[in-house]
Parts: sequence; structure tokens; C-alpha cells
Amino acid sequence: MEFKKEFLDKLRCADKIVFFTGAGISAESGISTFRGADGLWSKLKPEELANFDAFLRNPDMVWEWYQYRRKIINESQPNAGHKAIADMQSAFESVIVSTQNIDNLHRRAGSKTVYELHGNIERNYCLNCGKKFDSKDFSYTGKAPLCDCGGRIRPDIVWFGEFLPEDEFAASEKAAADCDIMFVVGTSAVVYPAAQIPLVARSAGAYVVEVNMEETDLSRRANYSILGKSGEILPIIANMASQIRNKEVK
Ligand code: BV8
Ligand code: ZN
Repeated sequence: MEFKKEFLDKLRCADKIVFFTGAGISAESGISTFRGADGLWSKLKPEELANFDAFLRNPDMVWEWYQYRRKIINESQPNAGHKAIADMQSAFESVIVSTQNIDNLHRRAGSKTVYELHGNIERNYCLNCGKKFDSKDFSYTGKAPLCDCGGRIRPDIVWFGEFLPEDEFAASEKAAADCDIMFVVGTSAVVYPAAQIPLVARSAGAYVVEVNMEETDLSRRANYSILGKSGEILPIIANMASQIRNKEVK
């Protein structure tokens, strides 16, 4: 695979790397994306499932949907794309992941600094008293679980119309403003404010590299767009980085 010389030069002298990822990086782990032809939103209406009013209207249905996704995620493994990002931690001064994904696969692949902009499907909390629950803390009975205080338990996931976790978003913005290269991997870049993160990097002077199967809203604002599967492209980039930086990539 040939890369632009400009990109190789950036790869050679970069210190700080940020990976901004979306559902596409988990597609090769068998987890559906949202907006592709067979994406989740082609079968279900996000407004009927991924928002707070839907949850209040029909908690059992929303829980059933998240339990279905949890099952798929628990049966999935990090793929070569997640692993390549984790491996690159040994070739650069810092490698930070800012992800829109809720599947925990970056951490499971070995990435140490992961900011989760839209929450994490393993975490839940009580609407009434705020008590936190891990998904393993209760056996799902087909009904939305209740806390021992009687309050309803919800997934710790950012739904449409909800604010993103402040700390994760601020840390992602800071990392984007500081980095030398930002890789934007497997996202349609249409969901805000998360989709702002690559724009922060671009305006701060980072070299923005998009890795996607197709053109997106971001493509014309990236410095470099590499078309293809992240599970194939990222390992090649990781090997390239170790060669030209003369660093062992684990
Ligand atoms: C907010 C839930 C402030 C978690 C998600 C009206 C009212 C309120 C807000 C809005 C509004 N209108 C617009 C908004 C803002 C809204 C928004 O941006 N809507 C968009 C759709 C227009 N944003 C919000 O609501 C956010 N909050 O604004 O709060 C506020 C508060 C009150 C009132 C007003 C404003 C909250 C956004 C978070 C919503 N939660 N999901 C869950 O169940 O998962 S969004 C959902 O989309 C996921 O979280 C996902 O992470 C996110 C982004 O999708 P992608 O990751 O990009 O996935 P997608 O399928 O789209 O693309 C995959 C890409 O991968 C494709 O390009 C494909 O080509 C590529 N690909 C596929 N395979 C591969 C690959 N690439 C490489 N290799 C492969 N193998
Ligand atoms: Zn409670």
C-alpha cells in the first residue's frame, strides 16, 4: 500500500497522536454501524430508542435493545484496527483515543488513554439515587431493572438531546488541540458535538488523516483520506511507523 510522502514525513516526526473513532472501527468485530446500508438506524428509529423520552415511554423496550447490543458486544473481540492503535503506543510519545463508541473494545485491545464521548454500555446508573451498576451486577429478566431504592436504572450512554460527559469532551478537545496527527477512523462525522473534535485538531494545525470505507462530511476538511477497512489499514500504518521511526511496535 502506497502512502503520500507528506504523510510519511508527518509520521516520522510526530510525537502526539490522537485517534478519533466511530462505529466503523468496530464493524470488523461484528458490531453493526449506525448509518451504513445494514446499519442499526436502517432497521430501528434512533428517536424511538436512543433518547430519554423513549426510555421513559417504554423502558422495557429500550432495555431489551441495549441488552441485545450488550450480548453482541460481549461476544465480540477487538479487531486488528483496535490492536494497531494500542500497539502504536510504544512508537510515539503519546497515543490518545477519543471514541464515540460504547463497546469498550479500545480498552480491551490495550489502549491506555481512552475518552468515551458517548458513554459505555457496561455502565448503568439509577435515575433516582445515582447508584452505579455494572451490567454484570444484575441478571436481566426482560424488564428494565429497578434500583433497591425503587428508582429506574438506565444505561450510562449519551442519548440524542443529552449532554456529553464534560470531562471526556474537554480532555478530547485538549488532546485534539495538542496533537501532531489526528486519525479519524470509521465515523460518518455527522453527530455533534463529537464531530467537532477533528475540526479542533485541524484548526490547531494537526495533520488530519481520515480512514474510512467511503467519503464523509469530514473528507474535504481532512489533509489526507485513506479509503479502506480500518482493520487492514491501521496495522499497515503501525508497521510503517515502527519502520520509519525505528521503534519496535509491540
Ligand atoms: C447534544 C447513542 C446538546 C448511544 C448516539 C435536536 C435536538 C437535540 C440535539 C440535536 C438535534 N438535532 C441535532 C442535534 C444534535 C445531535 C446530532 O448531532 N444529531 C445528528 C444525527 C444530526 N446530537 C446530540 O443530540 C448530542 N447531544 O447535542 O446535546 C443538546 C442538549 C439538549 C438540547 C439540544 C442540544 C448527543 C449525540 C450522541 C447521541 N448518541 N447513540 C448508542 O446507543 O450507541 S449517536 C450514534 O452516532 C452513536 O453514538 C455513534 O457513536 C454516533 C456517530 O455515529 P458513527 O460512529 O459515525 O457511526 P456511523 O454508522 O454513522 O458511521 C460509521 C462510519 O464507518 C461510516 O462512515 C462507514 O463508512 C465507516 N465504516 C464502516 N465499516 C468500516 C468503516 N470505516 C473503516 N473501516 C471499516 N471496516
Ligand atoms: Zn437508586
